[in-house]
Amino acid sequence: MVLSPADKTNVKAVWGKIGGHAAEYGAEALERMFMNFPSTKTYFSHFDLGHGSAQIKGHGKKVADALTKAVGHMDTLPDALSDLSDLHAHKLRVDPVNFKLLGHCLLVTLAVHLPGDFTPSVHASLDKFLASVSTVLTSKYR
Ligand code: HEG
Repeated sequence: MVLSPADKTNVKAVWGKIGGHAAEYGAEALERMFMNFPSTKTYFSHFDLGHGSAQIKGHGKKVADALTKAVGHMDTLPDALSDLSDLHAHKLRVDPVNFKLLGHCLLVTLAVHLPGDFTPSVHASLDKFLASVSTVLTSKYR
């Protein structure tokens, strides 16, 4: 999955529009994932998954901050996300299919909050970006 210069421009532009809402949108995407794909809750059995829980908000911020870092390192994702890859592949052993589910919920969340910016072209670039991040976070399974 290679991000074109246009993809990178699109991702940086729309991520820049999120401003101070990154943690909020991260938490919303997680809640959408848990509600639409309940099997994903199994990875969070130690979490309070009640609506708006402090743990969902805290984790939403961590996910959003990691994505913000990834946006800043689109040409060196494997290095930038190496620690996270070790965590998800070795320690957590998150089944790769779940990354598609969270990625989908992240796209829906951004589409809802940034309808004017979420053009078909930006949608496609964000999908490729999230697929690239997911590939890195699941790349050490082999
Ligand atoms: Mg993961 C921890 C980012 C998908 C389950 N995830 C984390 C952490 C970050 C992160 C930054 C905290 C690491 C730390 O505390 O040092 N996760 C992240 C991204 C994406 C992703 C950027 C994909 C875009 N994670 C993901 C998916 C699942 C999952 C799909 C399972 C459905 N992550 C997971 C769990 C933890 C993390 C169970 C540990 C939570 C905890 O115990 O604190």
